[in-house]
Amino acid sequence: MATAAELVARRLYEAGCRHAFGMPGGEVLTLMKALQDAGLEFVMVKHENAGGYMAEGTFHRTGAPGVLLSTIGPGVSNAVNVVANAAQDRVPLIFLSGCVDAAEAQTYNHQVFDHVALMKSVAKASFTLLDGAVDVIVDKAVAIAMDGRPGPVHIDVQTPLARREQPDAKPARRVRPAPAAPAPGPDLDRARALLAGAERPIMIAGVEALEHDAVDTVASLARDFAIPLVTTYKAKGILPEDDPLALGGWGLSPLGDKHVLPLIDTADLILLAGYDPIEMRSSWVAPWDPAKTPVIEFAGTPNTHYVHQATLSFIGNVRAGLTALRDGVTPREVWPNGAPRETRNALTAAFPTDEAWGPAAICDEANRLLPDDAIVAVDTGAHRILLSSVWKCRRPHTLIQSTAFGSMGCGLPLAIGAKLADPDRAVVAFTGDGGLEMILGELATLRDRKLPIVVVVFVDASLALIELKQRADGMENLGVDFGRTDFAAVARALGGNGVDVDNRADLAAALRDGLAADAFTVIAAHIERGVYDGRF
Ligand SMILES: Cc1ncc(C[n+]2csc(CCOP(=O)(O)OP(=O)(O)O)c2C)c(N)n1
Ligand SMILES: [Mg+2]
Repeated sequence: MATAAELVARRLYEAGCRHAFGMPGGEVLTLMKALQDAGLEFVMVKHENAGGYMAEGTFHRTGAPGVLLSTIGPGVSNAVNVVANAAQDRVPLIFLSGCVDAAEAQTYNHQVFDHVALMKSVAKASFTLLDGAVDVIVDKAVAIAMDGRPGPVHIDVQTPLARREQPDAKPARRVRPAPAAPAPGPDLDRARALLAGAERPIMIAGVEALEHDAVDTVASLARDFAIPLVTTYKAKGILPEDDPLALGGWGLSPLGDKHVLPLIDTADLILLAGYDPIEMRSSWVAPWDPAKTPVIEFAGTPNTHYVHQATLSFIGNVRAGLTALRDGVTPREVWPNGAPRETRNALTAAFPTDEAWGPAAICDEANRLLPDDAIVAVDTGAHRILLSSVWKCRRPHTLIQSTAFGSMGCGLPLAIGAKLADPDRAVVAFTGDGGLEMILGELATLRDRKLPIVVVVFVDASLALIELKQRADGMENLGVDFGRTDFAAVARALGGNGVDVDNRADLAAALRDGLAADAFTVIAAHIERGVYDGRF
């Protein structure tokens, strides 16, 4: 016999979950203890929203769903941002919340609102845990979170039910769908003929290439057929980005698009490898005309977004699809005009990193110093777009960020989750000063968990990305300038190391010291206001 809380915890452990993040409350004490006892270490955070990003950070290292726990009412509403983020950024997240007994809620209203109704508007699914169906609801939640497009699933747990004994649980019902390959037939024949005949093929890879374990398949298809590869931000590093065929990760930078989109326009075959356009800005809406250029799409889910169209769509497993595509096709000479190489050179020239000091110098210095397998998390703002444009990922899964939802306040907690799940790895968080001020309390989480993460904050006393847009629209600065916080002192006050830097040599020394330290380090990298003009 086990209580409902114990059953929930056991099922999540069986699904590979090892941490649960949250801010406790009276309604979830039983659940919290059960999670801890089952082997999901409870990590107290300062805000549920940050806890959800930490849970996401664990997913990026383990592949198991992240777990967030909140109490009733304000705990649930605090998590709305990160649940919406998980939906847009395709993150499997199990969000457990506590609530009062349904009958009691008829005559009791303190902190009570309809959690499920709120969560249904942002999550993939929202369940109320039911007496007698605890095990199956958790199994379903995990399956819904992981299968198809990964995303968040919410389970509301009534406090009295958490304590109630449940009938013996059935073994976990967890049958993952087998990878579906395209059926042989005229469409596949046509796709192979298009690949065999293409003189100017190009490939665009996205998050589903990672989800479908297609990294090696995409990389070898690119290499064997000399196909240049463009990725989204999430798919950066599928080909090591110093490979001549790697054209970088794009989607948010108008300057990058200016170089990459014309190359796509001259292609005579476009291959989409798990490309999910939710990461892309509006210049990627209808970026090609399938009537003019054949587009072969391999995706896990049918296109209902209508952001682009394809000539042939193979819906199923991306790895199996790409493997079937190349079967029996002999590589040929491609791109005789050398255009991809020229595009690559033009991109390098458009995003210089040789400045003496500034945001690109910060990225350049860190990118050269960090080991290839270091995990880098980056927050949202001007610094992120610049970093994503110049950062060379040598491995996939090494740069994590909110690329679809684009939320501020995610960088530091993503790094915390990754470090907890993979403690031996070097983990660095990059953040703007506005973003760090939003979640400053989580520095105390670094202290309490003794996590030697390095946080590099771009200190420009500005919401630079918004200031830039405001100015570009001919508007006066309004609500975008603020004071220069002494982040190094804040770090020390919260039990970490703090260093101010304003040149490359000091930054490199601070990074080396930070990576070797026992406690966390905040490196306050001071840059001028307005330095991003014309940079992306
Ligand atoms: C939660 C949230 N609020 C507001 C925004 C809009 N926004 C995008 S970038 C940005 C400025 C970020 O400033 P900072 O963290 O200092 O980074 P910088 O742009 O200066 O590099 C804002 C306000 C957002 N993306 N997310
Ligand atoms: Mg800033």
